[in-house]
Amino acid sequence: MTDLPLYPLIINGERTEPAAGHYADVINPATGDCIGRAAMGDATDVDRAVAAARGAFEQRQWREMAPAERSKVLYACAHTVMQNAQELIELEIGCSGATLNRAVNLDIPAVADLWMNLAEAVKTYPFVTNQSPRPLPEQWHSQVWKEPVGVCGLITAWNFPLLLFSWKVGPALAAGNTMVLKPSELTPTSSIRLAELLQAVLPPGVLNVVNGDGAAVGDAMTLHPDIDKISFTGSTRVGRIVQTNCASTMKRCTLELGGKGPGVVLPDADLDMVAQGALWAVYMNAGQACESGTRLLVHDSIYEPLLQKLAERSGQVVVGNPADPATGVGPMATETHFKRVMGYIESGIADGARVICGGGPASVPGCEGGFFIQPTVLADVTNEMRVAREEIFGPVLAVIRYSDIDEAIRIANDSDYGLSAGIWTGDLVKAQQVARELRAGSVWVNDWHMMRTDAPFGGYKQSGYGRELGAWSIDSYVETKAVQMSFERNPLRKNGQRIVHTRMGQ
Ligand code: TXE
Repeated sequence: MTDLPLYPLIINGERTEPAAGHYADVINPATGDCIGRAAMGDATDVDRAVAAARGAFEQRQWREMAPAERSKVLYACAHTVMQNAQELIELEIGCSGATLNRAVNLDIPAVADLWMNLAEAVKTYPFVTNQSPRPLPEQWHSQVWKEPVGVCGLITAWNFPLLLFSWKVGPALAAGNTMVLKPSELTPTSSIRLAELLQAVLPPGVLNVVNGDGAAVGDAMTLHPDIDKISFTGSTRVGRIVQTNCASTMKRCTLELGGKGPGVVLPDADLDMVAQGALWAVYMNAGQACESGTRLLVHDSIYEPLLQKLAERSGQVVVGNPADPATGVGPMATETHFKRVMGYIESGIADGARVICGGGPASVPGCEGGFFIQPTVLADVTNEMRVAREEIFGPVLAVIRYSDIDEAIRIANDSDYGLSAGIWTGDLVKAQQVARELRAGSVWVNDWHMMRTDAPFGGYKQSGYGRELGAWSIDSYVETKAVQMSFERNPLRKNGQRIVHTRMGQ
């Protein structure tokens, strides 16, 4: 136990012990083994981290750095990720159960790409915009400035620790803010290590990390009077608490919450393409992704043939040790979550869904202590069942039957969520028309999870608000100031003032 690596807090550029001295085990979900111990902060630690961030903000070095200089630092962040990719990959797999395939081919390239995109975007971001002069005799000129919000509180979830870190820290930095990050207490190791590595390229106090649970650290952050903005990724349930807490000091708040992505399969779709794509949509990261395609809406005319193809292909997906390059589906992130997902499968069966493949726990040789679930397809689901309404966050696809396109659109939009949606068809005109009807922040045609780091991502409805990724994400971390300058010194000629000084100059 004593040889396990320790992951402390990062405050003012330093590895810092938590005030109360508490550390918690970090568990590898593939084996159930403890892989390290992470500091568990509390409100006192949040105060210290916020003070460091406020100090760095007031010190001005970061916020007043010219965008071209800040761009170089963001490039250096990207290089730091790439130079330390191997270590970060191992940490990501160890704490979150990410597959090697995902960490190597998705997380690290996307994280580095995002930082580089931001490094470019910051050079041309409209930090100052001149408004067009009005016709003479205009006495004043107008500019719009974009300024950093101040101290940002960033709260991330456990499903993609490094990606979510970068989605928030990257644009907050690009805009010139200082910040306190709270990673998920379930998967803190890769985030704490990346923050530690980035201290080499950032001024002290700009990026601070306080790991801890929602009740101790999350509430302290969202209620903190000296945090100006919260960006949160997590459940809709906690998102409501975050939004309520932010209202107490009128903090700016953006929320990336859950989803229940509907994929609409039109009768003309290529069924082999759909079978493979719809399973990729739901099984990526073992279903633990907010924008997963979890409801598949299938036309009567192709319903049974498509189910057959889904069952065949689902049975070929390799469930295994995430560190094995052949693994397609890894474990659930925690034992609690494993039980939750199993509970959903049971509720679907009790409500009348038909299991066409999977449906139970999976055993993986060498990972007997892990939390694995068989890739599962439930057919004959109706949109009223819990498995169609609630976010399962596991490898479980709910297949729903429809008879005409209006019905499919109605079912697709009949959800509290609105994060992602998809259309499977060979008819791109039809796809455009259906895309217009779908109430979701991302719509994909004939694929899923297509996310460019320079395209916006975020939700409609109870999936949250605000957009992450690309230059759009910088917008969430700035205040907008109108600066209007009078070019008339003679008080008698200041036109507007005549409203009060009516006798001026007659
Ligand atoms: O999320 P929580 P959980 C969904 C998914 C999953 C479910 C529960 O359906 O099964 O949520 O996951 C912090 N103030 N998503 O329980 O609790 C917490 O410490 C401030 C979708 O893990 O929302 C962690 O850092 N913060 C989602 C973060 O919130 C608080 C990704 C997320 O945890 C807090 C994850 C509080 N009072 C789960 N309480 C997505 N959008 O992708 C907790 N937290």
